[in-house]
Amino acid sequence: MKKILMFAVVALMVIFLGACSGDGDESSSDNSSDNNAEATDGTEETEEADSSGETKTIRAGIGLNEDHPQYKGLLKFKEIVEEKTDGAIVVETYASGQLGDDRTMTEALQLGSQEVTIPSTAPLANFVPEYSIFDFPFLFPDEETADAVLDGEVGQKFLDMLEDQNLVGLAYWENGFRDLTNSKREVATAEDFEGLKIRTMENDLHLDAFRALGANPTPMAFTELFTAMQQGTVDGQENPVATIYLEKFYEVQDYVSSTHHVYSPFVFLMSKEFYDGLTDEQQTIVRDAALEAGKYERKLNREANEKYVEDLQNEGMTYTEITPEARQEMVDIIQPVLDEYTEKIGEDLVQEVYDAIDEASK
Ligand code: TK8
Repeated sequence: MKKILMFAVVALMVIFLGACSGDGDESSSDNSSDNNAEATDGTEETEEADSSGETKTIRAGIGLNEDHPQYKGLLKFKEIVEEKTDGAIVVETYASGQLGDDRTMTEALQLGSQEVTIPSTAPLANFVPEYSIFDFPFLFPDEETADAVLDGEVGQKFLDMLEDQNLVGLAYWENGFRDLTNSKREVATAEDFEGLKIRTMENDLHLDAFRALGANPTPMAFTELFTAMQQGTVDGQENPVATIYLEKFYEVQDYVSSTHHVYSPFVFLMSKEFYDGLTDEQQTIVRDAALEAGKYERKLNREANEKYVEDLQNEGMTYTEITPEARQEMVDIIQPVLDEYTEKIGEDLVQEVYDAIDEASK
C-alpha cells in the first residue's frame, strides 16, 4: 500500500513539476507572444528590416550651415524617423553643401545616389517649370498666407508634379522673405539697382526680374556665393536675413535692404526610388516626420527674424527700409516679366494660386 502511495505522490509531483515548467514556457511563450504582439506593432518593421538584413539609410544633404533652422529642422526629422522606425531607418545629415548644391543634390535624388535634400523652389523650376510661380515677386503677402496655400490643395498640386521627375515632395519648409544685400551702395528705390552685379539662384524668372530693375544678374549655385562676394565677382545677392546673418554675409557685404521681394519656400524632397522601397508604415512615418519637422523649422526661422536685422547692424551693415511707394514702383517695373511667365506657366494655374492666396488672406 505504502509503495502505491509513494508512487502516487511521486507521480503527482512529476505532473506538478511538469505543469510548472510548462507554465514557465507558456508564460515565456506568452512573453514571446507578447513580444510578437509588440513586434507586430512596431518592431515587426525592424524584424522585417532585420529579416531582409538591411537597415535603410537616408543621406540627407542641405546647402545651409548647421546654425540655420533648416539644419535644426533636419535633425528633428532624423530624431522622429529613427525613433518611430526603432532604428530601421537611419538618417545621416550633411550641411553646408557637403553633398553639393541644390541642383546637383536634386539630380542625385533622381539618380538614387542620395535620398533627401531640401532645396529652395527656385532651382526646382529647372525640373518642373511651373515652380517659377513661387518666385513671382511679392506673390505672398505674409508667412501665414504662404503656409495656408502651400499646406493646402494648391501646394499639394505642385508637390504631385515632382513625381514625373523621380522625386517625392513630402512637405514645404521655410527659407523666407528674401532681402537684397550688396557691397556698393544703399538700395532704397528701383533706380538704385542700376548696374549692380547681383547673384541670383539658377532661375530664369529671377534673372529677368533683376534685369528689368536695371541690375546685371548672374545665376550661381549657393555653394559658390560667399567666395564670389569675397572676390568681388558679384556686388550682391538676395536671401532671407537668417541666411545673411548665419552664413556671415556681413563679412563681405555692407548694405542690406528690406526688399522682401520674394517669399522662398523650401521643399523637402525624397528620392522616389527610395520612397517606393519603404513599407507603407515607413512611408507614413517619413511623410509625417517631414511635416512635423517643417512646422518646427518654420517656427525657429520666424522667431529670430527681428533679431537678425539688429545683429546685422551690430556687425556693421547699413539697413535700408524700403517704403511702400518704392516697393510699388518695383512691382510695376517687374509686372511685364510676370505677364510673360504667366503665359509660360499657364494662366489657369497662375490664377488658381492667386485665388488660393485671396482665399487664405480673408
Ligand atoms: C541653400 C539655398 C539657399 C537659397 C539660395 O541650399 O540659393 O540663395 O536661398 O537657401 O537653397
